[in-house]
Amino acid sequence: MTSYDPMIHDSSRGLLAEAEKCLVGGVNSPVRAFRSVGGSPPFIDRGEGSRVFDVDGNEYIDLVGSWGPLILGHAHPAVVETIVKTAGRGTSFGAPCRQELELARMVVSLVPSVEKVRFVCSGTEATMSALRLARAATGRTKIVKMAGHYHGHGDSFLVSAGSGALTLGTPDSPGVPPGLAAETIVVPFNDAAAVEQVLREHEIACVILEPIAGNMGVVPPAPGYLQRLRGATLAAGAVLIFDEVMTGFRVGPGGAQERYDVVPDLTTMGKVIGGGLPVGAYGGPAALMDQVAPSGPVYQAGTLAGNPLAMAAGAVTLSLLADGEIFERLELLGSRLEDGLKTTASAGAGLRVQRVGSMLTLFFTEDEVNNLESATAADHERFGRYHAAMLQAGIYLPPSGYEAWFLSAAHGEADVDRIVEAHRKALDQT
Ligand code: KE4
Repeated sequence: MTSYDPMIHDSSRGLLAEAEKCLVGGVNSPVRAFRSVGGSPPFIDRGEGSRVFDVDGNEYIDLVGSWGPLILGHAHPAVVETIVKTAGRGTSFGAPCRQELELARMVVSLVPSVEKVRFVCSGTEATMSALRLARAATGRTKIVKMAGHYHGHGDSFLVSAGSGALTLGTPDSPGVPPGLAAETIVVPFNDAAAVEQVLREHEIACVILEPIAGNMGVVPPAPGYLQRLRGATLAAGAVLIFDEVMTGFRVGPGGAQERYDVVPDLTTMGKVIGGGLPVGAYGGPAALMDQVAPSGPVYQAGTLAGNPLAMAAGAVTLSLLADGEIFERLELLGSRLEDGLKTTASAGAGLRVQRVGSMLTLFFTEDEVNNLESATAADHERFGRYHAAMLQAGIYLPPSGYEAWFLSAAHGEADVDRIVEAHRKALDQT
C-alpha cells in the first residue's frame, strides 16, 4: 500500500509523481494531464472568484472554470452557503426531494424545448440516455453526429468519420464494438447538405450536435445551418438533439436554442446546471420524455441522480442567471477580451479568435475555422508553446487548442487587461 500522507503539502510535481502511482495518468480526466500542450499540470489547491491557486502558492486568472460549470466564478458565496446549508440536512436520499423539483421547474421555464426533464450525474449520462430515447422513439438505430463534436464518452459517440465521411463510422477508441460504431454516421459540421443526404439515404434515429461547437475550439453554426437541420430532421422523422452540456445557461438563459431561435426535440445539459457539482440532464416534450421509465419502457436510472446537494447548487446558480443581466455583462467582457487578443497581435500574427458570449477560442491560423478539418489545420504546436508562456504569466488556459476558454461573472476588466498583456508577451515568445 502507498504510505503517502495526503496532508503533506507537496509541490505539484511531487503530487503528480504520487498521483501517477494510483490514478491513471495521475488524473481523473485525460485532458487535465497536459499531454497535448506539454509540461506538468499544477495541482489546484483552491479557487476564489476569477482566480485559482496551486499547491505551490501560484495564483492564476482562470479561463477553464472547471470546463464551463463555474459561470459565477469559484466559491460564489451564495452557492457555497446553499451547499453548506443543504449538506447539513443530508446529501442524498435516493428518494424524491424538493430541491430536484425546484431545479426542474427552472429548467422547464428557461429552456424552450423542455417540457419534462430527467436529471443524471454527468453530460455523458445525459447524451447516452437521450440517444437511447431517440432510438426507442423512432425504432431506428443509425445516428448522425458531427466530426469534432464531443458528447461524452458513450460508445456510440467515440466514432470517427468512416472513409468518405458519409459512410458508417469506425471506432475512435479500443473497446468500442465495430458493429456499434457502424451505426454512427459522422459528417462535417456546418455542412447541411451532407446531413440532408444522409437523411435521404438512411433511416436515421437522431442527429446530435453541439449547436455551437466548443470541443474543437469554439465554432459557431453557419447562418441558417441549424434551421436547415431542423427542417430536414422533421421531414425525415429523425429526432434532433442539441447537446447543450456546454452552451446551456452559458450563452444565455435559454442556451443556444434560444439564441438562434431553433427548437430541437431533445436537449442535453450539464456543467452550469450543477453549479460546480456533478449534474447532467436531458429533456424535451412530454410526449417524448414520458417514454422513459417509470412512465415508459425506456430504461435509465441513477443512484445519485437528483440528489439535494447538486440540485440546490444548480438551482441557486440558475436563479442568479435567470434575468439575463449576467449574460449582458459577459458579452461586454467577452468582446473586450476578443478585441484585446486580436489587436495586440501584430498584423499577420497568424491568429484568429472565435467567440460566442463568454466562450471563445484562440486559433493559430488566419483562416476561418468552421469545421474539424479547419480546426485541425491551425498550428497546435504553437498553441502548446503559447499555453506554457501564458501559464508562466499567471493565466490558466485550457491545455488544448481544441477547447473553449470561459469567462465568468467574477472576471472583471482588470482581469481581461491582464490576460491581454500576458498574451502580447506570449506571442513574442512563441
Ligand atoms: P461530462 O460527462 O464530462 O460531464 O460531459 C460530457 C460532455 C458532453 N457534451 C459536451 C458538449 C461536452 O462539452 C462535454 C464535456 N466537455 C469536456 C470539455 N470540453 C469536459 C472536460 C473533460 O473531458 O475533462
